Amino acid sequence: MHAWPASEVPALPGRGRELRLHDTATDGPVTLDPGPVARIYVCGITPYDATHMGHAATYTAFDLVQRVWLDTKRQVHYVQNVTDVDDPLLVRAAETGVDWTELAERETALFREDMTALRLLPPRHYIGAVEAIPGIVPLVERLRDAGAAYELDGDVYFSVESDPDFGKVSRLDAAVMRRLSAERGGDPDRPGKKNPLDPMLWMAARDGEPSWDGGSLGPGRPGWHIECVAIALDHLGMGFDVQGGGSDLAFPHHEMGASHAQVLTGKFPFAKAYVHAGMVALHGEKMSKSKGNLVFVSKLRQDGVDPAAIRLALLAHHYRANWEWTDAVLAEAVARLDRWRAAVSRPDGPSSDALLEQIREALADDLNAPAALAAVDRWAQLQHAEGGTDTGAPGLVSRAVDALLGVAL
Ligand code: 5CA
Ligand code: ZN
Repeated sequence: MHAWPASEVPALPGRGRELRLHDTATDGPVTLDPGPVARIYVCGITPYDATHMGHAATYTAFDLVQRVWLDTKRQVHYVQNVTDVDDPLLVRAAETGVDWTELAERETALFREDMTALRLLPPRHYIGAVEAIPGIVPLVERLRDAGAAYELDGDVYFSVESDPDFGKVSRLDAAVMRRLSAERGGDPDRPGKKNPLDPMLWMAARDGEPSWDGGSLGPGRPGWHIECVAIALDHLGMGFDVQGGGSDLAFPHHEMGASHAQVLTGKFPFAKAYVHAGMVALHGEKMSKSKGNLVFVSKLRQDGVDPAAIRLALLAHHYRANWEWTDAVLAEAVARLDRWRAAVSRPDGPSSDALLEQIREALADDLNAPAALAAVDRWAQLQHAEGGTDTGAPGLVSRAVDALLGVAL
């Protein structure tokens, strides 16, 4: 699949700091130590009801990761998927009488437009589940042949007990795992499973549903976790730097993905850090497709909201916080954008040397975007109150805000 166009990232003087991120698996900070090419996999959308503010917030967090790494003069090898075949997508297509491929294509196109408008840097590889199927089938066959997967009425399940490190990503107890499995696409109550938590790797063809050639597995379609594993192993390999997504993906998705990959390769870990963004809510509840309490990026854009203001509204919250989208959040961001634009539109201003380092330090410290915004606020306030004589300052502030925060002033 094609991704979307990259906005230009202005060059900055000096070099950014090494990124520290909170890792779910150790529940603590890790200083990432990527080589010259940093490797990150961020789980992509299931293409319906895209792009809501929850999606936008999560992808903006990982966009900051990419920007911090670029500022350390590294290349970034960023991979993202599109879950363009899965139960919820097929259900939505059937409910609305739309062909599922059309639904997926339309929503993926809208997502690309929103990502471009929000200046999120594109992944280097943007891969759909459907196009990944030829790579998924042999992985499932290998797991089965190694005794790590078993058949149940034609479907193939992964045996979580085959991975001695199962549980290390999310560190949850069995009861919580079982509840989350039922809530998030698993089928813990299906009779005949070896362990209720075992996730499906390959679903045998169902009447009226799309299916693909599965070699010795028979016709069917892939399970959710193996999709991301196949794409990540193909394009990044084991031991990549960051596996990212919203906190609702820690279990089962990232736990199961890590186990699939660790059993397949005999290596540990799948990813060096598992990084999860908090959940954005609306009217007191997590914004979710199933509840329908959604605010769409595209709707705000149609209403004439500047995408830079949407981006500032997202950045005003720490990525790990759970927070609530409100009109006031957007209004504050619009006002901030106006203040910043007025401040950089003058021919001179207060020195910005300290500001660049403050933004760098804030972002390197577990992506503390609110602290970075506060630093820019202070400079803008000084500019408005006293002004200054540094003719290079407004330009440098613009470039720093663009390169590191992705906001074009
Ligand atoms: N296709 C899978 C991942 S392989 C999937 O979870 N798709 S999704 O469309 O449901 O979600 C896409 C991303 O948005 C995930 O990282 C998810 O955690 C995140 N997300 C969904 N809802 C919210 C929310 N309310 N707040 C923050 N992030 C969210
Ligand atoms: Zn995923």
